[in-house]
Amino acid sequence: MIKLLSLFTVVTFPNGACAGSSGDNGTCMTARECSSRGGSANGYCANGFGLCCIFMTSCDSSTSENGTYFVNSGFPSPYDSTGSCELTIIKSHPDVCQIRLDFDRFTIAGPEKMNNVCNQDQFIVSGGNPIPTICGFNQGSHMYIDAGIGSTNPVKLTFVTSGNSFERIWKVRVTQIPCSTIYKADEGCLQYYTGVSGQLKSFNYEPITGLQLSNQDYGICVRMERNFCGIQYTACPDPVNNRSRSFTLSGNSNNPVNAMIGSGAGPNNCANDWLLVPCAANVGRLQPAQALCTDRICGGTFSADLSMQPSSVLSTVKPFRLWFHTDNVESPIDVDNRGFCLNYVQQPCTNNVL
Ligand SMILES: [Ca+2]
Repeated sequence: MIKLLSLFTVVTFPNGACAGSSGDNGTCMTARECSSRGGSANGYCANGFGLCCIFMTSCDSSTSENGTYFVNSGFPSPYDSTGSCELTIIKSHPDVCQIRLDFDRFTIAGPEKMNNVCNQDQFIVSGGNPIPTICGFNQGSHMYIDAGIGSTNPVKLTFVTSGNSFERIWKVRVTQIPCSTIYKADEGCLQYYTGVSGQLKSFNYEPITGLQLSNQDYGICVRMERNFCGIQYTACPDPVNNRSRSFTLSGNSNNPVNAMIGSGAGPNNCANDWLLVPCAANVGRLQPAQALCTDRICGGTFSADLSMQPSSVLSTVKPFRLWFHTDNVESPIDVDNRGFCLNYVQQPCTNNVL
């Protein structure tokens, strides 16, 4: 029997994700395919048979490539001018129903200092579900956009820059998520975290000069990991301020402000700006000081009691989810609020946590 061997062996490999030599993430493909799709090759993948193809684009462009980076004009140099810079995202496949944005770099001008409204620089997402406009410093943060099912209007990302001279820089990674995947976010979650522990921050949170953004209204979700029944939140350490500003949602943060709770009217309620933690109770509380649990928390101290003393807060409502809401007013009552940074730890199912 004669065995015929092909003179040329055609190596095929899946177009999987790869890490480029620059540190950016790309898609593994042939050199020809990468250049025909408008990417740039950046290191090898598939045991050297493929090239890691990086897709990077800037203003007034469109992309249908999963994993595209959307950068400012002139990146990696900053951009200091006014204008409007837009990316149109076309689904790479009709099955795509979510888009995840990762803010690898995100510095644009912050909100005005009276009412913390993003009225100069703005980052706007349109074409999907309603997304709050954000501004300021958001490096390391993320968003999930609902892109709808099937062929829908494209989602657009727009950076508007206006006002004073400011060195803006952004690099937003755009990941397209098929509906059928297990890493899709739950519905209604602008932010979706996985893992037993992690850190949650409001947009433009930064302990030195960051200002809590007005006109926010969104859900923050933490995937319930197997065998975990509750979730505990604690304000992050604040390494720069004498009195921690890592949870400052209302009141004048230049003075110590107690925790405020609940939704009614009155000085210690959270009628305007609040973080909703479903049925929150302080960890280790000996006696219920107010109700057994509360839902809204605001003020300048993170606690589920009216207190000047910060506390870890436990919620066992499932799924694990927070809602953050701010109105469009700060001054004169609410001054220099930073928003929140919370560390979370999921709690195993025991007699106390069901
Ligand atoms: Ca407010």
